[in-house]
Amino acid sequence: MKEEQSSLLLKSSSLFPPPQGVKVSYGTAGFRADASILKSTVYRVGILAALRSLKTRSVVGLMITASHNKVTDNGVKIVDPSGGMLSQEWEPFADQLANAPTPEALLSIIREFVEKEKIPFDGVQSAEILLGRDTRPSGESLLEAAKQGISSIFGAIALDLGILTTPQLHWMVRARNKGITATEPAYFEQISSSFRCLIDLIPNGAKINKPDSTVVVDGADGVGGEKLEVLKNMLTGLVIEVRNSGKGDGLLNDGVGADYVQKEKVVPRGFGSHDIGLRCASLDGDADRLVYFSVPADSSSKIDLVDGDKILSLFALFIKEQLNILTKEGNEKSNNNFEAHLGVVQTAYANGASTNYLKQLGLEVIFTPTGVKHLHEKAAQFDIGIYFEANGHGTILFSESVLSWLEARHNELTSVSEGSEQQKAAIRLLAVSKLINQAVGDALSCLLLVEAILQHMDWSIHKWSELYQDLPSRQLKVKVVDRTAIVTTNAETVAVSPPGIQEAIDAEIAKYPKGRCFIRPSGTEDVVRVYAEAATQEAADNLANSVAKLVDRFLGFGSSGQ
Ligand code: 16G
Ligand code: MG
Repeated sequence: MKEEQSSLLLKSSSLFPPPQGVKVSYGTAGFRADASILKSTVYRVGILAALRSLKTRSVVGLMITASHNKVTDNGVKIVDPSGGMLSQEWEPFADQLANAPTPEALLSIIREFVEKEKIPFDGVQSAEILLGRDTRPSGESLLEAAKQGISSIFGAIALDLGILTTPQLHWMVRARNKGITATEPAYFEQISSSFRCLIDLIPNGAKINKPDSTVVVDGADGVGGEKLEVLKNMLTGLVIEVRNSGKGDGLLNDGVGADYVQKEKVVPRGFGSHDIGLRCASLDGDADRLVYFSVPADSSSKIDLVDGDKILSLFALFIKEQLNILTKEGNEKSNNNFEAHLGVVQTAYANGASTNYLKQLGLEVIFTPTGVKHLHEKAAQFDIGIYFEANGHGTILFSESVLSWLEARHNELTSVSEGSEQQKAAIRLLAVSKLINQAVGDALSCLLLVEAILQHMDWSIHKWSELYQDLPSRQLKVKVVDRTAIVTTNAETVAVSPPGIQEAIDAEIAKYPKGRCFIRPSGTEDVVRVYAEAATQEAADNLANSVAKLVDRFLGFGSSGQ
């Protein structure tokens, strides 16, 4: 490393001293903390992003958001050149960088890493980082810190893209590295035109005037609501009413948003008995999660939740149907036979009823630990991989080979049977691949796909919700002395440590028909999470409570003296 570079780093980092006595960690979704202590971390993630860009010789992204956390929190994460999450191999380096106590320590960590990773660090190679932030008031000054970090590396340039949803930034990084126009208008154009294509191919024509063509969306008073206000004007065949768009007095994520709705199972602020029977949806604070809900007739605050598992089921049903049309009828005439491997990926939080339903459809279902990076990686192994967390984060990944096959099938069908059902199926699948975000779960594009499929099937939200009946479930959190004492395996369904705890959990589960329960340390909060499912709500509650007590007995403060 050149002398000028070292002194620039020393000088610039001395302006961003780390907070005393705080250890931060690059968790499932980057660094997150109270915004007041994050400047130094974000500055250092700016450096990290520049190094990542140098190493991969590609454009990377840096997003400032704390998703569904309260408005006073903020966070930062890196988008890899593929548009996905930062490579897990770099996470320990991110931690070291963020926790270096002095400018000198920081410099020596960077030096060592640059050498180990053979990062071209000569000032000749250039680095480019796309920056985005959500609507949090702290975002602007944190973005400045990121820019300072980036410009402390010679040859690195930051491109500030302003306020974006997290999935928009992921989409733009991916597009930029593929040589596609990476702007917000290009993003809106792609998703609105592929939506229009799906609507144009609806079997009996679009049914615009049906009351059901309106969806009411809770924007969590965040960036998603703001962007949806723009997107909705570009759509035909769908009316979107946005509430909690961030323009009023409402506070981001305060009694609103997908996380609140999914966990509490109650209406968000601004919704109530006047919405009985309507199709409603909720985005989270950075618009990478989506859940649907309706207000049942006898209620003003309780909801009928249509969660990520049901969105997954709807998508799987539609994709499977279109693939069947494309491959079964008249296939013998085609030179383009290809058995597209369709699979779905869930976590242990997926309601057991959804897994049964998907298996009954004949689909291969696999499980991974919680966190988008795990699901995404597995889904990418299928020709068409659909992944969703119950909390509403998910997408559909299309492999390059399935896309080439679809293109070829489409061309072939256009010349021999223009207007046929098979040709339409090929067009629909290609439209889905353009509508749905290939980089990460995206509430805006998922919303449009759900709406297109519901219109295609001519289904109400109630019909959709009745695909299967969720098993009653309960989630609890338990404060313990050290949550890292819990080590899990089998996609988090079995606790291998502390010794004996799994046997005790199994003994509880055995008491309940259809009982299922697991524990895991949270990746975003200092708690242990308990999930239980059983045949009745009372049984699920009891199972969760007794396992929470077990967690406390094995790891709680009562036993800390042992
Ligand atoms: C983060 C993850 C989400 C996961 C959640 C679990 C990303 C982008 N987000 O929000 O996938 O479900 O953490 O939180 O990976 P927990 O570990 O606190 O239960
Ligand atoms: Mg989010």
